Amino acid sequence: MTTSLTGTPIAATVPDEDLKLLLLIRHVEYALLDLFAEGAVGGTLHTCLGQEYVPVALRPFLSDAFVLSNHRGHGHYLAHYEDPVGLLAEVLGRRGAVCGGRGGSQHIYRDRFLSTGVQGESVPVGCGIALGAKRRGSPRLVVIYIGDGTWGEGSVYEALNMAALWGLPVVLVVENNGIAQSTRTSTQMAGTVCGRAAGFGIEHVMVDDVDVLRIRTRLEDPFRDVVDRQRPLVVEFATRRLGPHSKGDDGRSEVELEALRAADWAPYYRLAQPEWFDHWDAEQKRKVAGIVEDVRARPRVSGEVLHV
Ligand SMILES: Cc1ncc(C[n+]2csc(CCOP(=O)(O)OP(=O)(O)O)c2C)c(N)n1
Repeated sequence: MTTSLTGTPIAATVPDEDLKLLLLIRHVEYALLDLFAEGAVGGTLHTCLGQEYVPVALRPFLSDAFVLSNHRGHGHYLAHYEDPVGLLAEVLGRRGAVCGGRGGSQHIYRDRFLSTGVQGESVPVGCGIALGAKRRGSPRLVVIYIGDGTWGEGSVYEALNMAALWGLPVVLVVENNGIAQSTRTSTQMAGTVCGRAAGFGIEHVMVDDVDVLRIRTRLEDPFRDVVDRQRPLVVEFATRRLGPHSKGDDGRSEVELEALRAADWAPYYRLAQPEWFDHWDAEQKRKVAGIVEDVRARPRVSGEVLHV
């Protein structure tokens, strides 16, 4: 029922567009943490530092999909739309905000993309979208991102049951970073994600790799099967959360954080192509700094919605 992917980073030269996107997401997240620290952000904010490669790797599979994201969704949004201006404006509540500033960091709606700060909500909602599309005779892939901690929500199981029973083309992407806010997965989850998927007869793929090209090669057939055979799939990424849960709330020791940083994707990508990495790193940093300056200078939003 389960297959796994393990490997050492980084096998081949990563295309520029992937490297640029990875670094764009990372610099947007750094910028948002800085903006939060200086009090420029209302509400809360969760970065995907360490997990950027997940939506970048999945990007080619998602062009026609509905994407349901969660509280840690900046990278999911940026990989889907490459719209740092709309995202930063949304989080800062400035003109050009993708949802008119109503959604902030956690609740973004655009076309076929929807994020939520309510853990577990996206799984039944995503299954409903898949069922609706199927009944209308135009089945569509639905991809739902959740964290390991969200497997504590009962709605996940009700929805998985229906997804398997009704043959819904849904991929549940689990970003298993080993911790939910401050609770270790090992202290809150009995069994495994794989075992839980198996309980519903749902196939599970484990991805323990940060190489976007290898990940795509491994997931190509499983994603195609979801659509061709109209059945759900669980893809679990063994990943790392490098930043705090939301802002300054990280109880992990410096030693532990150091070990996590050592396994981060960025140093491996740099090792594979140091000059290009440094070039695009500096470029994306500069680009994001320019966007921050531009967005901050804009008037506060008055509720206009750009993309619905
Ligand atoms: C229904 C619900 N309960 C609690 C919360 C508060 N909360 C937000 S994120 C989070 C932890 C989520 O952990 P996980 O699913 O592992 O995702 P991660 O933050 O690690 O990406 C909690 C408890 C919430 N947003 N919604």
